[in-house]
Amino acid sequence: MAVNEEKIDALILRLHEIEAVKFGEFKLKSGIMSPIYIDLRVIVSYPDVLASVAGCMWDVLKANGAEFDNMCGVPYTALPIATCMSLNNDCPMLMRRKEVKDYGTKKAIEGAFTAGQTCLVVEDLVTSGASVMETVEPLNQVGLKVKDVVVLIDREQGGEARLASNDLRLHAVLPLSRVLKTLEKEGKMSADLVQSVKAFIAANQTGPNASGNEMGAAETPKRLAYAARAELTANQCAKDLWNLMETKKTNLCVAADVDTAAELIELADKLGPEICILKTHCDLYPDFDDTFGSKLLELAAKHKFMIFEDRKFADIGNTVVGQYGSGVHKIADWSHITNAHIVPGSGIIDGLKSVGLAKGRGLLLLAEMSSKGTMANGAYTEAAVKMAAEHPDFVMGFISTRPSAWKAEWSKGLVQMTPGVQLGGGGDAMGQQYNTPERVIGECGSDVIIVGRGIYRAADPAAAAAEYRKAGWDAYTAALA
Ligand code: 5BU
Repeated sequence: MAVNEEKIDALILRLHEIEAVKFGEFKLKSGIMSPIYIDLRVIVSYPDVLASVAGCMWDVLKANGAEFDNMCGVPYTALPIATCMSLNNDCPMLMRRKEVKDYGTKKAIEGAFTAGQTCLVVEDLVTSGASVMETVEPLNQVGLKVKDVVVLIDREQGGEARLASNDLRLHAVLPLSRVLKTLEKEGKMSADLVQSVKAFIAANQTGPNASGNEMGAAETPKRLAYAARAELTANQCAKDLWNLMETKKTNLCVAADVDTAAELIELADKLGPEICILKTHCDLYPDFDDTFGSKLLELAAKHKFMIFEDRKFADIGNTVVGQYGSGVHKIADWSHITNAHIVPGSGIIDGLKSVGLAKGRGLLLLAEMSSKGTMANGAYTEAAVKMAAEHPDFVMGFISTRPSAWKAEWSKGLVQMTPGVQLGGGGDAMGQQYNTPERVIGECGSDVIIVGRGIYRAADPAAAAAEYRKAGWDAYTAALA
């Protein structure tokens, strides 16, 4: 069945009439002026348009031979469209809960389905493809396969390529160039205006790592190089790390969760040339003693890496002062970086800062975690970001898993570090969830990959570290392109 061109032209004219597609001078959130603005939320108020949209989207799928068992709309604008397609064609629908990011404790996908079925994703507007991926992932997590994505308007800003790189076929009823063609032919746009929209689209292509925005183009600034990020932080430790990564050409942090301090020291010497950070859990080592810090610092200077004690402080400010500065481990004396949960409130940052700032240390806040069922998401993640902004001198960044889904202005000079990394993906028996270095740096927008068992359990840890280093660095350089 071919797509009916007249029907498509009529739909374009109606979309223009109801101002779902507007031309003029629009200031986007980023401050950039755009000659085009697309807002498809309005179509629910025009039943004829909604019906036509759903009909054309079905037609294009059938014309392209797409096959699927059920369908799921990307919340929210595409939900009524998916509902109409479902009703008209007797195709079961599923719903993704947008507010449930914690797939472990609540159902992220509602509806009846069986693992192994193929689900169609329905979206109203594609810019970079990032919002589509946010729906594809939870569908994949519950065992559904996604091969096809249908969209009403493709802004032609890089979304199709990004989806293709995830083995997804994009079926667009209206590539933006088609909208322009019809509106120009029908006298709704001048040739000059068409040219200026085309120029704007060409100048605002999204890379594979920019997060998409349903509301407008070019909301996400291009990914900055590590050296440029160094200029954007007020924390000395972050500045040092950015510059170290840039010059040493590595974004690999190894999580050295070995059994003894002696093994750790040996591993640090062996892997030192490959890494930017050595991450420790000093309470894992029964032979920890007062020489631990100085030995590690010596290796850090020799191989040029930083030390990150993954202590995950979680107490009130007054208590963490002692835990960080003195006690058995005297962490602040030898660890450049440490981290903290934000559950006690910002007093924990005040406490740690009172010890670490004068020593030039940096703090990471746990904004997200890699483990299944983590409670660190949504409003919690936002609270971490807010707290970081209140302490730019001491908070150097976050432990995060998907910073690309955060608002762009949240990152800048702050470092994003992501644990749960293995070349093969997968997970362990106790809730750890792995992503590949490509995905963590490229798609999820992180800056540093944290790899533990993937390296220290490998037959040849140094060779494995070299392999992870290459994968992480290649993903970073690809993201800059
Ligand atoms: P793995 O062997 O690559 O799974 O080790 C991951 C390391 O990162 C390990 O030291 C954890 O304690 C640490 N980690 C994590 O896995 N997930 C998190 O959210 C945080 C730390 Br925070």
